[in-house]
Amino acid sequence: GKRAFIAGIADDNGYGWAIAKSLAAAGAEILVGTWVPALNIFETSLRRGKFDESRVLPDGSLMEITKVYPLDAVFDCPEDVPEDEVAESVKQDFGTIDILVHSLANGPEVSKPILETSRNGYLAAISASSYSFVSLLKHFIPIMNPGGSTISLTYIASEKIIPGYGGGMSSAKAALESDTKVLAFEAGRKHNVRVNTISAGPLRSRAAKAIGF
Ligand code: ZID
Repeated sequence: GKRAFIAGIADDNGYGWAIAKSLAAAGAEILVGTWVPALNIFETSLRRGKFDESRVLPDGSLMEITKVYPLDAVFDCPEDVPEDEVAESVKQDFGTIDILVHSLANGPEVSKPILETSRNGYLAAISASSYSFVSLLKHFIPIMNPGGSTISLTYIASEKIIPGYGGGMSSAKAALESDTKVLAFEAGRKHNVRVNTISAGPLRSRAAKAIGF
């Protein structure tokens, strides 16, 4: 079977959870990377059965999450856990993976029009939403099996004007899409690993509610 690492699950409402379920239903082993501030509540909820209804797979069995890792895609505090440490832990625990999913984004000033966005807000959006994928791929690629596949989630606000998707998040998705092409070229040639991004439709995740979408 394939082994998948999904970065960006902190509850059962987002894309990461839904992707994990599809991969589990297809027979993959599921490893999860959860943002440090959300880690405790996610693991506790999981253990106490709060997600059991959402864990039901088409065949009636429950999705198993083999291990949850702390992950911080920005890591500006010493207690945060950067991508290299996570990849190293996964390597020690399991050796290799086949599938890498990036389902995370953060734009602290997302509700501000870009014209009112601060430099810090803009750079934070790019850091958490775009460079986080570059960094994740860079650190996981050495432990990815040839023929492996990586995916991220984007949004059409990268190409078209969508008022309300501010704070540099439209810029961050444009960067993510451009990087997807360049990284597909590099990772494909060097490691035989595919790189794709899916432009997602609306889903009432925690992140989407925070923007009022
Ligand atoms: P989510 O809250 O389930 O996932 C985001 C995750 O990122 C959370 O688990 C956070 O804890 C985690 N996170 C944030 N910062 C960090 C960090 N520094 N380090 C580690 N983890 C961190 O929300 P989601 O499922 O909406 O988001 C997953 C991906 O889907 C993101 O890349 C989104 O940009 C993308 N996406 C979502 C939607 C949507 O509707 N939910 C859309 C497009 C793309 C979209 O916004 N019409 C209107 C809006 C949209 C589509 C159509």
